[in-house]
Amino acid sequence: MSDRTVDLRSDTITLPTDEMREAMAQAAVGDDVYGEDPTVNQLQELAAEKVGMEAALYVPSGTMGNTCALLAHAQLGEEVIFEEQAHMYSWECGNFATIAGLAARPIKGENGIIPPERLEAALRPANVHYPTATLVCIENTHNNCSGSAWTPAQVEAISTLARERGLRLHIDGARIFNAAVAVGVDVKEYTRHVDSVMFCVSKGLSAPVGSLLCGSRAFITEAHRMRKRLGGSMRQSGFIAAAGIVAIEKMVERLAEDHTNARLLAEGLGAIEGIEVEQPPIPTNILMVDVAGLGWSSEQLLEKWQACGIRCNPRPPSRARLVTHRHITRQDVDYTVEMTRQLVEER
Ligand code: TLP
Repeated sequence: MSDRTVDLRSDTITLPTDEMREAMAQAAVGDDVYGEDPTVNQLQELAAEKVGMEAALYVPSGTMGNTCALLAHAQLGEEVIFEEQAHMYSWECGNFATIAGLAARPIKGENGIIPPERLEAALRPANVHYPTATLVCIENTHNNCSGSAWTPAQVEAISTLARERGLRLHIDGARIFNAAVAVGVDVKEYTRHVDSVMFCVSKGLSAPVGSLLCGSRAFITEAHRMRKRLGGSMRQSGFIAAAGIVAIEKMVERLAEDHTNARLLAEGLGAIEGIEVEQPPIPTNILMVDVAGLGWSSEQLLEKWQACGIRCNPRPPSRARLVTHRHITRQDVDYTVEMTRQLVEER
């Protein structure tokens, strides 16, 4: 058993920075249910400004932010369109159905990106048999498609069509700052095309807790009511919001390091015979490897890596997801590649 740990399971494991811990200790707080927590209010204003929207709501998780968005945008029985591997469709307990009471229409994307013609084809004319489609949700970056980033032009194309058809558009932007950094644009280049965006401060940005749902003032007023319905109102949440402020102000630029490490890891592992690394056109900090070529299952790969202290999440039958983040160094990348090479040679 190795005494070294390289934890590539997720960027959600990142710990708060010293500056975050200091900000949390010093945070001015109040009861946020009365709207009296100055630090939460400051975080919400900062988030709204950062994405160029009127208002924002601090929620405990990305899942709750997305669920509030569904509840605030759509009415019971309406249809929501997702990319077929989207987190909101396949990794959030079916909340679109069980909590929001919506019908889903999944569309096959290309690296998680929905081409406008596929959206067009999925939109059905009004008919008494069909639920009425009112909302499109896209994911940027796309978790299950190897952290694939959209370009602003791709978001604009979907937005133009959605608006022509009277549909609202939400971005699950859990990692939208990764996309903005990878493409080299201000995040507003994405958000100006949509009605709402949810982003997480708890992932690569290293804050311990929370996400921000952003949109128009009217939308956020409704989302706020929905957060209450879901039991997501917090009290002196300024303590955790304080870290979120540091995350937005100080932690965005450094995501580029995670992208470099992910690229080096992809190159290193991809050079080993029998390992396939799935690479989207605009990669970020997530990679999927497939070890079917070695005759290994996901579980076998995980077991072998575990013995070397390398951790990741399985994507059975033969894939695994690796995520780089602030606690993964260049040396960790080299170690992972070297250990994998040895494991393959010993096979
Ligand atoms: N993703 C987590 C796990 O759920 C898999 C991770 O480790 O990647 N949207 C996207 C695109 C996400 O990747 C996630 C979390 C969420 C929403 C939900 O965020 P949380 O976990 O805060 O509810």
